[in-house]
Amino acid sequence: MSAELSPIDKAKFAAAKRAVQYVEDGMRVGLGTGSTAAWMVRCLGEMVREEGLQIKGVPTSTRTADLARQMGIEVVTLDEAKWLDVTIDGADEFDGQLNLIKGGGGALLQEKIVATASDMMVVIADAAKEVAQLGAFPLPVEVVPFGWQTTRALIEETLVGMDVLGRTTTLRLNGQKPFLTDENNYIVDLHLNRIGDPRQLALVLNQIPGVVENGLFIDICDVVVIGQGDGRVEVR
Ligand code: ABF
Repeated sequence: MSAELSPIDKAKFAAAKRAVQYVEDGMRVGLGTGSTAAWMVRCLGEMVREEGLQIKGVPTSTRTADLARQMGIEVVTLDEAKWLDVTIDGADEFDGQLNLIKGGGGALLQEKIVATASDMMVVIADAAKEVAQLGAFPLPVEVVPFGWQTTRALIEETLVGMDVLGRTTTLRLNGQKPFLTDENNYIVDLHLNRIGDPRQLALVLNQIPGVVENGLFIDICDVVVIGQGDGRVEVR
């Protein structure tokens, strides 16, 4: 299947193919969102259809739920599954401590809830996602629409005391309108360039009223499976 793929898709596919080896019969599996996670859902679907693998999948977005059903994976809610054996998801950036920025796809809230409710979180990524320090990728923060401009101003005020290089923020748009998450919230992207202390920033952001969740995943990821353009894979 990978012969006709571009190097980037080859890398994503290779990571996904390796990561599904963590999934065993009978497991409850968190299904991430994004193009890399979509490869993983397709690989799992193939195992379900062709090898008779029996799993229950908990998707992290409506997009992933639709794809999982199309692939023949049984989809259940997190409340039905209660706890998960493993979650496999993509990321926008990961550092040497396996801390992550996620939410470029807008599904960070469900992704963080699902990953936190899992015995193990496996991240799948192409090599370009690895960074020495998080922050080049804009940090997504999910906020409730009520009073969002005040929330945004409070976020900007809070950033003044933080060890970051940039402090501009933008409301994520879908055309002319605010982008809406699956929970009908907005996303404010923080253009920080470098985050000196991701743990502190994650804690401080979540204390601001109106902030629902931020895209920093600290101490949540257990393993990163890194795919290369030539199909090689490295596990960290
Ligand atoms: C999700 O999808 C995210 O949290 C991240 O924002 C994005 C990564 O997408 P892709 O795999 O398409 O680069 O995993």
